[in-house]
This record gives sequence, structure tokens and C-alpha cells, in this order.
Amino acid sequence: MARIETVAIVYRHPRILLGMKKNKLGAGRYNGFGGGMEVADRDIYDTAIRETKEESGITLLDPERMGRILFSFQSDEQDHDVHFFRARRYLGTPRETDEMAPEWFNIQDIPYDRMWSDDKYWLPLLLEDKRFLGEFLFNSKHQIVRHRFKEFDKKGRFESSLSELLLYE
Ligand code: 6OG
Repeated sequence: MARIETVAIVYRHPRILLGMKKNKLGAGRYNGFGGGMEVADRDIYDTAIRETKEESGITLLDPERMGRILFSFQSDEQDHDVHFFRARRYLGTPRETDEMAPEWFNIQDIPYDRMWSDDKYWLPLLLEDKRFLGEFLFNSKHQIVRHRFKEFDKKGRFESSLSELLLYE
């Protein structure tokens, strides 16, 4: 079973807020804030809000669901079913936590070379207000072996749509 997770990007044009991840999967890379769904979460929005709060201290006010990607690995790493969110408004001030160090970037200067290599596929779409759906297979060095990725313009049908895409059965 894939682990259900979130990634949330705060976008206040012309800047986005990323976090430098300090430990666990993806350590040493910038990413949005997020993590795994927990039993107490009512839905995936709850997960996105709770994880962002835990990792950066801010409370997202208007998280919008933008995409979904299934990540698999040619190693022991579990599959990740990641739901991507975008938010413009939040309460509080981003602060460093045990998990993440927040940093603002102009959208012209996004540090793709210090992020997961899938990010250059979906982040430009998210910034352009487009939805997306995809699958990526990574090798043990965290390089992309194959991927299938598409822009997705029908809002809110991410559930049924992922099964249409499945590559690695
Ligand atoms: P914890 O293990 O820290 O949650 N995540 C990914 N994000 C990107 N951009 N690319 C990937 O490609 C990812 N795989 C996982 C989801 C892991 C966090 O990392 C995200 C979670 O926010 C492989 O609980």
C-alpha cells in the first residue's frame, strides 16, 4: 500500500515559500511542507494543514488541491501517493522547526537543482494554476527511471483518475 502524503506550496506572486528538509526522506532538498496522513485527519486537506503547521508554524487558510503523483522506487522505499496543494493565504509567520527551514524564492530563481527531480514537471504547472496527475519511478540513487505525467483540467476527480494512469502493475 502506498503511503498517502501531502506537499503544500505557499505562492504569493512573485514568490513561493519552500522548506529545506532537515531529515528523513528528501533531507538536504527543498520541498513544500507536508507529510503522511494520520488516522485523526478528517481528509487530505486536514493533513496538508496539520503538516504545514508542524513543519513551518503557519496555518494555511485556503489550500487548493492541484495534483496527485504516485512515486515508486527500485529500492525498499515504500510507494508514496502524494497530493499537492497550493495556498495563497496563511496565519502566522514561517519559522524554522526540527523538520524544515523555510525560505522564500522568487519564481524566477526556484532551486530545482536542490529539489526532487520530479519538481520541475509539476511546480511550473501549479504556479500557472494548472492541475496535474502523474507517476514517477525512481532508482536507488533517486534518479527518475520512467515517468508518466499529464496536465489535468477536470477539478476534483483525482481519485478515479489515478487508476487510469497506473503504469507499474
Ligand atoms: P515524511 O517522510 O517526511 O514525508 N515527497 C516528495 N516530494 C517530492 N517533491 N517528490 C517526491 O518524489 C516525494 N516523495 C515524497 C511528501 C515525505 C514528504 O516528502 C514528500 C512529504 O511531504 C519522490 O513524513
